[in-house]
Amino acid sequence: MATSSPSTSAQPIDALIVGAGFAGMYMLHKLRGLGFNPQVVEAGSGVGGTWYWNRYPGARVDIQSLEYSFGFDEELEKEWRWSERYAPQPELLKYAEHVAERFDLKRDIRFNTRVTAAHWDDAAQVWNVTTDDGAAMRCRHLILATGCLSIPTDVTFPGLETFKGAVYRTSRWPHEGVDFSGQRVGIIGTGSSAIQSIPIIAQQAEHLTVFQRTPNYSMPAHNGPIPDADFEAWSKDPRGYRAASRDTVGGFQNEASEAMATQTAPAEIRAELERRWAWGGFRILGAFADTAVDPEANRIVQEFIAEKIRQQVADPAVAEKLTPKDHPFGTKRPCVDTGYYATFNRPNVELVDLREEPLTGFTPEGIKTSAKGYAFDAVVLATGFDAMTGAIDRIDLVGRGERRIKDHWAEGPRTYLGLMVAGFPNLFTITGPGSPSVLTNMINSIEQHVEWIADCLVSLKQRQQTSIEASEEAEAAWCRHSTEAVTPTMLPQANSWYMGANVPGKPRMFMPYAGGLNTYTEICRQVVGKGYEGFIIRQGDRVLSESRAFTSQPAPGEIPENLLPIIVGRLMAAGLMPAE
Ligand code: N01
Repeated sequence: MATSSPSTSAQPIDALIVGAGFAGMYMLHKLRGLGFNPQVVEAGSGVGGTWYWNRYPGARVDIQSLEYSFGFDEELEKEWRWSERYAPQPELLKYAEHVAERFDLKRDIRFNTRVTAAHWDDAAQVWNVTTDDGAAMRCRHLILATGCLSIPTDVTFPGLETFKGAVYRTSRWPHEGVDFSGQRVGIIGTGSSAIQSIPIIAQQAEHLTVFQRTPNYSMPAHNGPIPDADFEAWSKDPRGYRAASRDTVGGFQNEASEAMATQTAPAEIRAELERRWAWGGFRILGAFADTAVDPEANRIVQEFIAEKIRQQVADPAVAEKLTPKDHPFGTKRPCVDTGYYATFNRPNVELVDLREEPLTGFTPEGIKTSAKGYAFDAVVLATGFDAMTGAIDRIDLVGRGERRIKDHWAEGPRTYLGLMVAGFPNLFTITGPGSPSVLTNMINSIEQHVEWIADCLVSLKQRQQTSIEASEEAEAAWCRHSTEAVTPTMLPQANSWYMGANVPGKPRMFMPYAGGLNTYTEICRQVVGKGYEGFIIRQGDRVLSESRAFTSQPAPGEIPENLLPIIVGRLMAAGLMPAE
């Protein structure tokens, strides 16, 4: 039965990819190489996704650039040399442009076009897709490469429209840049975007006021040129290096230790944390195996970071306000900064703690809190994203039997492997909710998904199968397994965007898969090895293969013995494991 969807009589294209960020670009290249004729639709006027939109001052990657770059092409790898350990946004955008040029991608990308609707036509086994310019397209496979952090939250403030100054969003920064020289600037938010931009804006502006509701943990990047020795070590065997990165929980090399903080002598703990702090970035996350699960171990790292904040911020009262207290370390994505805390020592920078004086709204002159008014020439909103589901559920997606994605996800996003959704045949989500995605080095997660999807499309084509779809049973089993993976950790304890907590009315559910990229990749391999376990494969309306259950088990990870009681206890308390 055809749905009441927009349609056209044109021949369907093999695959329509939505988004020309790193995921969409590689998907396009990969499918072309396999003899498909894919096309891409992109809302922006250029490639690069995240790095196209987020042009705020100080934007840069928080995974080392040697690892945060494509590994699928040896020549590409050899010809590109990053200038810094953590590349800045303009260089990342240049890299995206280079990739597009090198593989002649733009001829198949329709820019300045947003997909607004996609309806599955079961009779024709195609997706009917509508775009915001009113065009209609038909495709066999619809691949959403729409990004996990691409749609800003709708946060607004009473009176914002009356403000006479300029308003900028970090995630929609003007392409021509902004010069804050001589201006009084206010910034709302203290997440990664704010923490990266505050030090730069403070250098330019006459005065900067930072409105903080919740302080975050931030580690120094110690950014700079990539030391020759590091580059040479990497250049000797980039393949091996990448393989090793993919075989980790986070998809990047972070010296994950199996030592337990609660069983390590204080002097050794200090030495280890100091060593990792001096190295910079996320390295401190891997210091001890129990930090993510044991509150006592986590507290040790929290106190270490609090001390580091006190060392960097001259005014003890300001340092205290900047110290996180409401969530364990690592339960929100930690930030990586260059001079963030020291910026509060500048005479032209002021911190307003919105817990003490809540923001009540805007006036024509600036921002009002319960305590007083602040006058500004410009205000920056660094207020975050409708993460993971925002870009997907803004498309009117209607699957088999008129199933709408919004209804299916009413209690939180349900997927099988974060790759497909039951009732939505031939719809793939690259780094979708339910996959490791934002908990990992995104590039490695993107490559793993693109390659899995490409293999799947080849398999369907070779067998003349017209559709693949996750079974309800496998989807339910994957959701359960995802819950089991995150429950022993403290990750669900924070009001994070991982939990959907930053968007009013969004269901609370831990959205990424917390079992690790290495485990997850192995599960995806097993699923294929078992003939696409958990998927229903059809030719027209004839079911060719259906193994509805999901039984693949992750290779038993090396869980330190001392963690087992905590993990088992949490699973039992959550009813995910029978009590003895
Ligand atoms: O957004 P966020 P982000 N009144 O959600 C505050 C990635 N990223 O764009 O916590 C007052 O973290 C909000 O306060 P609270 C990275 O994964 C990576 O900074 O809700 N304040 C918070 O302080 C990151 O985690 C890089 O109390 C309000 C801030 O706005 C993710 O993107 C760089 C408010 C939002 O912080 C998101 O980061 C940048 C209100 N009404 C981003 N509403 C790299 O380094 C919100 N806030 C690669």
